[in-house]
Amino acid sequence: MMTPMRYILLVLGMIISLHYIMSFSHEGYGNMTSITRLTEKLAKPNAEPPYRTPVPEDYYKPTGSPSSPDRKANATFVMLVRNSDLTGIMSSMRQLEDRFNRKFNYPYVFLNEQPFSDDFKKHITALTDAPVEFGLIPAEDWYQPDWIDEDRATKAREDMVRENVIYGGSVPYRNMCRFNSGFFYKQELLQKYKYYWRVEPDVKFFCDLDYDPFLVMQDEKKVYGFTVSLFEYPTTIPTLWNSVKEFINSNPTLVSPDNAMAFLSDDGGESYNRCHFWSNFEIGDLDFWRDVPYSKFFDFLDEKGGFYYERWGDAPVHSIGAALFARKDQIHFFNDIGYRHEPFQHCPQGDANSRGRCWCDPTQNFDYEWYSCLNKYDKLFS
Ligand SMILES: Nc1nc2c(ncn2[C@@H]2O[C@H](COP(=O)(O)OP(=O)(O)O)[C@@H](O)[C@H]2O)c(=O)[nH]1
Ligand SMILES: [Mg+2]
Repeated sequence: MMTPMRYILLVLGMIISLHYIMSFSHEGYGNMTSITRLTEKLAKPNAEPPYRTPVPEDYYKPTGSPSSPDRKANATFVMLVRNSDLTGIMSSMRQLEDRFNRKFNYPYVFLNEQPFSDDFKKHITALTDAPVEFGLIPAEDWYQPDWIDEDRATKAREDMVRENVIYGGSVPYRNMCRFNSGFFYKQELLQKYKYYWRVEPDVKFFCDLDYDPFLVMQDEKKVYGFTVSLFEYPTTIPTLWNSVKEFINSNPTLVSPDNAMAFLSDDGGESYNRCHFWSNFEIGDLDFWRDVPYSKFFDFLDEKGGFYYERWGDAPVHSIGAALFARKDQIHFFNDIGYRHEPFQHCPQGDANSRGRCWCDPTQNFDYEWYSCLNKYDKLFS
């Protein structure tokens, strides 16, 4: 006869043995019940992306209040444009003023490698009460450097034209991508600022933004904010990821411990899945780009010549930098900023849509389309 104690021990022993057999034979079961997984789950009871938690009420300014807010961040809008972009940038700026800046009064910095015309300046300054500055980009920060082998660059452009790569034949576009990757934050007019919001011509802002996104960045120590993420054209970046891996291998200590590599790569960093944040919209921390990890990274990439021998975009370069050198929770999805840059748009859903008085059609939303990478961003936090 078994005593009740022996019986309990026997059953317990059987359960434990069964657990071990299942752990070894069924990977899913092992993952689900592993101690590390269980403690992770305990530590994060509501594991979900930070943007799902609404911005606290005290960041909001009542609609219609023209009064200056009490607390402001050290921040500016940045617009890189040509004189010929006047109507497009006026359209973007008018919406930004009406939907947000009328209340918050952040300044503007306009940058161009050619001097802005008087006509351009006159029309722009008429659109806002906020301070506006116009900067001339130094030639050495813009044009193709002398050490680039022009024959090799020409051949690369010709090949891309033949393959119908978008902007494949354009040198100015390459200058722009290299400038946005490694030089905009070094411009003199931006030195006094810590945060920036990049704005392009002909974009749409669909919703009222009644809170200060710069203060959210500042208070939560975020360094990079986006509204749309998607896959890059492979033909523009054939060797970019090899260069990134080379950089990581020689500078392992620069990579952030709690990084967002899983947004960039589906195999632990071996290959690039081509996900990037769409950089025509950015709200970011200029000091993050100015700091050692990203500066070293940009210099390393620049020396490879890929901005001219291929057509590396500032979007993948910024995204890879943010994902590797920041903590994943420092990268923020601005869910409540309704935004369109042709041909994609983020239209806030549900409460965020009505609260922002958005005029986009909520069914026209790129977030979880097949070409979007937002699900990979979400997964970082699950
Ligand atoms: N000053 C200047 N700005 C440029 C030049 N090329 C592009 N840009 C700006 O760089 C940004 C990206 O260019 P855009 O033509 O919109 O490229 P896309 O969004 O990739 O199709 C926009 O703000 C443009 O106004 C250029 O040659 N000079
Ligand atoms: Mg554009």
